[in-house]
Amino acid sequence: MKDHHSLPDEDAALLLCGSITRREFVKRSLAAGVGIAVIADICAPYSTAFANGPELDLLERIKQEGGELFVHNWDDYIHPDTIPTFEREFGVKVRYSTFPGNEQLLAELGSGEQTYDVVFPSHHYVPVMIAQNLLAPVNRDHIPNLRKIIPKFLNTGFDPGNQYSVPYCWGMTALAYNTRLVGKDPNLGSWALMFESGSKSYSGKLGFTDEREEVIAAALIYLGYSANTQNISEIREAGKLLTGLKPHVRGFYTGDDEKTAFINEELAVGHSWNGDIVTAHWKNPTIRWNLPKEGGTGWFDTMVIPRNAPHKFTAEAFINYMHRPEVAADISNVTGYATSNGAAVDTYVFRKIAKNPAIYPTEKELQRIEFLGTVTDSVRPVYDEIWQRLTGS
Ligand code: SPD
Repeated sequence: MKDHHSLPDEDAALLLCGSITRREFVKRSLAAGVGIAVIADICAPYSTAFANGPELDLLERIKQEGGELFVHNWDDYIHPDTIPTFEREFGVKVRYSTFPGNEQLLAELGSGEQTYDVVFPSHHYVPVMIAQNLLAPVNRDHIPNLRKIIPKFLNTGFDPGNQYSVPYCWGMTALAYNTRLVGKDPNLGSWALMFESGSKSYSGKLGFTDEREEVIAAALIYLGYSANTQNISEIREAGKLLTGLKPHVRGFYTGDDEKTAFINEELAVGHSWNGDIVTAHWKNPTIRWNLPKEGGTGWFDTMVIPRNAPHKFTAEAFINYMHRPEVAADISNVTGYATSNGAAVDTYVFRKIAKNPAIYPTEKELQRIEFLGTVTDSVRPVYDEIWQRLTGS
């Protein structure tokens, strides 16, 4: 990794995070030859952020909020240093826990039994959470690093102006396989590896994620339909294909269980998230991830603050910290997922990671990716019926 500690940008981050005073920042910037206009631009969000109490700096405000933060994330989705560094720098005790999937997260937030300050739903669950009044609006003035995020992930139709969600990492769902077990299968490079060879050659060694819309999308894409089709007969056809395959499926896996099953060589072919398989490959090189010729789905996970979060200000400081380019890059470097932080990709993401198309697909590959939409009310009953047949839940 590059040494980033002397970059003016780092000083800006320290200022914006309240770790140095504005006076100290101006002094350092002038010494580094940074122009007054640039300094004023960087100071602007700081002034806005603290317009109501400039005498109260960020660390003090965090302390007043209790010096704690409840973070609830997916498995294997952070760098081991991310939380300890935040705790040290901001004087916060983080209670960190994980959830296995979007549906489980939605149910947890809905039940209100646990309180969390920052959780990480996928983009297509954010509108559901907004509609159910489960989220608190974020104060964007407290998250100046938003401007480091790649514009295409911001200001989306489901959350205009990013009132509730801040993009985190993004990824693709497609095919995984064990090279030793599939050998030279002629269906390599196609979803036919799952939907044609699956029942014949890999019975009992097929795995899927536990995500209803993702699983149905895979079958739709193989059949040549849109992953987001609203056509009920296309969705039923996908359902039929999946229920036919079900006797050969070893499991619908939550969290990082599918990755573990691949590493242990229990699975030959899987429907899988790219990053989990990239990191499985680092542990067991026989495991590969592939974007088939028919394509796959795309998604990005987000950071949101539940409505009943007890430490909202600290949560915003944390979200801003997560988008320091060096922090975002560390996460991408170890998780095998792409960061939505463009500044991180341009600077601190290792070149071998940024150039790995299983993590950062090329423009051409991106054309084969269809980003998932939220399941609409008109097709939800069919999705539920198929899912019930597949998993009994
Ligand atoms: N191990 C981290 C996995 C994160 C996966 N998010 C996937 C959402 C797909 N809809």
